[in-house]
Amino acid sequence: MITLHHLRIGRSIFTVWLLEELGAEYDMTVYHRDPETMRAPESLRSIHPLGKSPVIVDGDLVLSESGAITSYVLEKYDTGYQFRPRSSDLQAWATYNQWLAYPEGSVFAPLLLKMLVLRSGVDHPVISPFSDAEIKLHFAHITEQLGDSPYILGDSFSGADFGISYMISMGERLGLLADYPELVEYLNRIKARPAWLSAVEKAVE
Ligand SMILES: N[C@@H](CCC(=O)N[C@@H](CS)C(=O)NCC(=O)O)C(=O)O
Repeated sequence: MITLHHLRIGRSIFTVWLLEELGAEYDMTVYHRDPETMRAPESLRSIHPLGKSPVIVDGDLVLSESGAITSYVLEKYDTGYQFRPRSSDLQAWATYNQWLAYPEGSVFAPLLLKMLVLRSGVDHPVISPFSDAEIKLHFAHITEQLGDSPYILGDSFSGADFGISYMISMGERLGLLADYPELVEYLNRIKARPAWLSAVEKAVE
């Protein structure tokens, strides 16, 4: 059975939600951030050398990286391909993988920079304009991809929605969604899903 090592306040709640969407059986160990540094406790390093979350343990497998965890959990439990295209549909599969990699690969860095600048309390002459422009680029791109669709790949909810919605929720937390009503609607749609609600209840987010 999968054990999820869940650090509160962060992307790991999206892995709890993934497991809930799939109705998977899992155990969860909850970790709390240091209230001053907001870093993970040292104990997470005994699970994985990076000491970050999410991490799952499944038998001998110790797996980090939220995107890789999404792929693994879907491969294991989504045997009917409800949440992902089959690789036999190569184009749909490639597009799906692009949207799976995109949040952590491209969207997260400018959001992190913005978060650190906001935390510091003063704008930075180089970092602030860079992160603001990049966030605008990515949020506009996601908005355009959504169009009138409820989910990032169209009418059907998919594995690509986990990472994308984490980025939008980070935008919400940083107060960056005022100009993006479609992203607010998207996040509200995600947060109305029964599996999201049980994830929040179980993870005490
Ligand atoms: N790229 C990794 C990032 C993992 C990560 O940085 N997790 C954060 C929580 S959102 C963390 O554990 N931070 C605590 C720390 O670095 O001390 C992923 O997608 O899982």
